Amino acid sequence: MQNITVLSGGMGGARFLQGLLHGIACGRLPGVAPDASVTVVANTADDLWIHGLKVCPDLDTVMYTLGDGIDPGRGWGRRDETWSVKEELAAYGVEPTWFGLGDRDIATHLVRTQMLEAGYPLSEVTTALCRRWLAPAHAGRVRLLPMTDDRVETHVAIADPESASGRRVVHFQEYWVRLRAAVPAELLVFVGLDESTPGPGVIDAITDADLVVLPPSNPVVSVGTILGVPRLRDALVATKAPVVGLSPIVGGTHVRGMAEQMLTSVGVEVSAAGVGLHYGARTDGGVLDGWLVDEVDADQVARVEAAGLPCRAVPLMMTDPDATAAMAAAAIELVAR
Ligand code: FO1
Repeated sequence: MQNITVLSGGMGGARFLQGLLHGIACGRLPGVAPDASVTVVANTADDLWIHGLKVCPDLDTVMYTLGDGIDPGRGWGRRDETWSVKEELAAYGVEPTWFGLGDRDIATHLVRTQMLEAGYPLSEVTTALCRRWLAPAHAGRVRLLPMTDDRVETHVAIADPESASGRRVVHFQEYWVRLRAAVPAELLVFVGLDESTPGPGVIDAITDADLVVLPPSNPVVSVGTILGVPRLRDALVATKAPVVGLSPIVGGTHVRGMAEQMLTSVGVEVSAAGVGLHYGARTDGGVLDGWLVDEVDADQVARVEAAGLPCRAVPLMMTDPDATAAMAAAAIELVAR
């Protein structure tokens, strides 16, 4: 295998990619060439404009993680960050204060915003930013592509007894960061998704891949939005490459928390089998050729396989790059049979 494409959200996808690249570098992935290329198609529906800046959390989380610039504790933003701008904005009473941009991180958003305002599409801006972060660390073998250059935003309808409609709609980031996804998401609205077009290189990255991976990212607001870009799901269904996914749900909860509300709001059972069956088997109108669940969910394997989706139970906790590389190897073994 020479070309691997990963459809990624933020933290879960980035952590998986770290292990995948580690596995490639150490020759631990069966059938994968040591100089294999990895193309990341990243979710951009979490993006927001704030303080006049365009912020792309999932693109940046992947970029910083793979470029060794991420804050490992938070899993987002820059390591060794300082917060002077945030404090100064708060001192001026500038809202919102619930979404914090660090000083180092702001440089990324300034470059991105200036380039966008000069007329460059997000894909070209991302390539320019990645020259700093990905090129030195990965010798040009990792590409980061936004799922679309178009503006797409996930909005969430929540109950609001004080509004005439009984509901209020907030940006996904307000739901996730300010409200900590602690209230039911009554409705998810993917603004602009149906009218979006795949970013440059995205369809080819799926069509020409030797393997496509759905990492343990949020199946609704990360992988779900990527699959919602018109033509993208069709490309996945049609690709000759095997498509394998790894469950973000372990033991009935999301490994990195808070995804349950999102699954419930779109009527998907919060379980490893529920998410696998939500993606579905390619032989049955879905997108997957294989699904990995954690060992603690081994009792769900038979149910997934009964739906025609090959499934195995292996350790799925991404505790370090070795453990994550072993997950990637198991995923490849499952679909390379
Ligand atoms: N997450 C937080 O919990 N609080 C923040 O203030 C915050 C700021 C932030 C700034 C830039 C960025 O790229 C990400 C940031 N995140 C923050 C993380 C984040 O937005 C979410 O975890 C994801 O969008 C969900 O995948």
